[in-house]
Parts: sequence; C-alpha cells; structure tokens
Amino acid sequence: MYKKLFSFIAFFVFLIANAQQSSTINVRTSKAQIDDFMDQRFGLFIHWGPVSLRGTEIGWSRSHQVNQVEYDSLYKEFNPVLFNADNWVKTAKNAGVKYLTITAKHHDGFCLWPSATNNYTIQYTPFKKDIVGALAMACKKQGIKFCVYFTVLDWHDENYPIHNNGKDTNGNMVEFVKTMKKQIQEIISNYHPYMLWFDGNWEKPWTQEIGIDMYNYIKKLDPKVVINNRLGKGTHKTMSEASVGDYATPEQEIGSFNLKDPWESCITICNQWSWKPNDPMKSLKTCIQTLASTAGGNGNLLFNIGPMSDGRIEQRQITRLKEMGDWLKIYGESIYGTRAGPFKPDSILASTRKRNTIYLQLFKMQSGDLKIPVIPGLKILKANFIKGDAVPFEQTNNNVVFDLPKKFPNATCSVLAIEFNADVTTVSILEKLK
Ligand code: H79
Repeated sequence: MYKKLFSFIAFFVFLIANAQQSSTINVRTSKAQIDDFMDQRFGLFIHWGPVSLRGTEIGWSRSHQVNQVEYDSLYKEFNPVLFNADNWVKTAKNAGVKYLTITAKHHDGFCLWPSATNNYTIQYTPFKKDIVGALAMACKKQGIKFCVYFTVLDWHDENYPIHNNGKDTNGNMVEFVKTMKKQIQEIISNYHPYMLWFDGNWEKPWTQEIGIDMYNYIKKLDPKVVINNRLGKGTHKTMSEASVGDYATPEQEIGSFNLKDPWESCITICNQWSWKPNDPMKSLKTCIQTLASTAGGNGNLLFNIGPMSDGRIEQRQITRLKEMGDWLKIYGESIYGTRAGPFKPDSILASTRKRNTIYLQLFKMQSGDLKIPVIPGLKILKANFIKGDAVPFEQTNNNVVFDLPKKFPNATCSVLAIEFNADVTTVSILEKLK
C-alpha cells in the first residue's frame, strides 16, 4: 500500500520536475555579450532565395502571386552566377554596418546552405555553391560580424503542420524540431554566427515550451551567440518576462525610446524584403534619419536589401548604402557605441551621448534658437558642428540657447556635439524647449 502511494507521489514529482526543466531558460546570453551587440548599432539584413527569380515577396507570395508548384520548382533555375560574397560584404563595409544577417532559411524552407537534412537546398540548384558559407568567410575576412536569419516555420518540410494554402498534413512537431535542431547545429558548427535572428514564432504549432527548449539547445552549442526575441510566443515588438531571446525586434518601424531593454528595428531600403523590380527606394535623408532616430531611441538598425536572382545587388542600392557609409565616416562617433538621450527623438532631431558629449542629429536646417534646459551641476565647455564651425550659445539660470546658423555643414543631417565638463551618460531624460 505504502509502496504504491510512494510510486504514485514519485511519478508526480517526476512530472513536475520535467515540466520545470522544459519551461525554464538555463543559461542566458551574458549582459556583456548583449551590450557588445547593441554597441554595433547598424547591421545589413539580406533577404534572398530562388523567389528573387520572380521578384515577389519571399514571406507571402507562394501560392498567391506565384503558383505553389511553380514556386517550389524555382530552385531548379536558381543560378546566381554573378554572386560574389566578397563584393556583398564590401558593400556592407562601405555602408558602415558592423554586422550582416542572411536569410539562411525563410518560410518557404529553402536552405541557402547545403544542409544534410533535406534536398531543398542550394546544393540541388545549378549553382551548387554554399552561399551561407561564402558569406561567413567573406565577413570574417573583412571584419564584419556574421549573423543568420532562420524562421521557425517551414512550408516545405512534411512534418511542419501548415503549408500555406497547400495540402495541410497533421504534421509532427517532434520530428520537425529534431530536424530544426540538426539544421541549427549545422549552422552553428560550420559558420559560427554572432547572432541568430528567428522569425515566425506567431505560428500556431510553435509553442513557448519548444522555444525555451530551442534556446537552451542553442546556448549549449554556443553560450555566446546572441538570439532575437522571436523564439517564444507573444509580441516581438517589446521585451517581457516571458520573452525567449535577448532583444526585441520591432519590424518595419522604429522602436520606442527604451534605455532598459535592448532592441533592433528591421526596416527595408525599398518596400519588399526580397528583390522586386523598380521597388521605390527610400531617400538618403530618410535612411539617415531612420538610423539616427533608431540610435536616438537606444536601438540598433538592421537595414534590409534584397539582391537580384543573378547574384548582384542593384547599383542604386549599393550607391545609397555607400552614401550612408560616407555620412557615418564623418558622424559615426555620434552613432556607434552611444547611449540614447537625453532628448527623445522627434521630427526635428535625435540625440545620443558618449562620455562628456551630447550629440544632436539635426534633421531640419532651421536657423535661429535651439533651446534646452540647463543640466544641474553640469557646465557646457563647447558646442561644435562635427566637421563644421563652433555654435555660439548663451546660458541663463534655466536654459541654454544655441544660435544655429543659416547654413548647416551637411544638408542631409548635421550633428551638433555639445561637450560638458563631466560624464552625461546617466543624465535623466530632458524635454527640449524649442
Ligand atoms: O523576413 C521578413 C518577413 O518576410 C517576415 N519578417 C520579416 C523580417 C514576416 N513574415 N510574416 N510576417 C513578417 C508578417 C506577415 C504579415 C502578413 Fe501580410 C499579413 C502577410 C500577409 C498578411 C502584411 C499584410 C503583409 C502583407 C499583407
């Protein structure tokens, strides 16, 4: 009798212990590693795959704009003979980005690396060469941090229960997760990514428990790899107690000012993620303003391009990225490794700070007074446009008034550097007065 009761209790203890094991994160990415990631501030996102042969969207054109059977056969013609990993990374380097994130596998399930798990990979295209591997190597050579995008859903894998308007099967998530783990293991051990960018966590078959298990699995393979917050359920826009991952990922919008939680906005240079012919491209002013407002909100910008099916990046995009890089060569000190504030970004300016300096990225060439409150206990030593003249200012008891000139040194976005007599990185948020 006691024996029976004992084994009954033991069974429940076992159940509870196991439940806890699968629902807790064992090892989290260290603060130092996440801080290092956030210091980079600017990365290049690349959406690419056989779908670029049609110029439709990688994330939702299968069985909509492109017939499903046709879509699933595109890889047989995917032959990007003009692909040159060194050139792509050079474009990234010229843009001033510090990291690069490639869509190793998007929702369609096509693998840009020769995965041993299935036959829907780059190895089975006429091109055959390992694109993920080539990019990882080129990044290493040129000093760019290599990162990988990987979605948790898969319209090609029979075990995944949802197939985008296709003949849905019951699926088998246990088997699917096994395959996914094998694929992640291939990616980590072959390409050593600095960061993993997951997607698709909103799909029903994906659960919080699977996400936590996957996070623990990845941390065992590489405790240092940074992971975005799309491994668990719930919103990816902000961080919460339940988040599975290290930082928030607002999509196609600049994240809200947040000095507490790390975040990275992913935003496209045109409208579509993957290449689309004649897709309207953002102006240089918009690109710079997006970057500065992101840094001014204390976030990173993962700026996306979609290369063409022959392997080239559109020349106009290369040029735009180079223009951003040229701006960063001069003004990068106000972006990389900074902390946002003490003013929140608006349509007029963004602000960042480092040690004794507050930087104001000015979006509008407005001459006349710019008024800010006096920061108690701190004294301004000088105010200067980066690569430009000193800006005269007058300090009263409560306010400092800068006398901005008629012409700013940079028509796209000038940066005013205000140097103080002490560290300004912990000053609380201030209201700009005019
Ligand atoms: O990889 C990029 C996208 O393909 C992927 N996330 C980024 C980084 C993504 N997949 N799905 N989604 C984002 C959300 C999709 C929303 C949609 Fe729609 C709703 C797709 C179809 C309906 C919005 C509205 C886009 C088209 C119509």
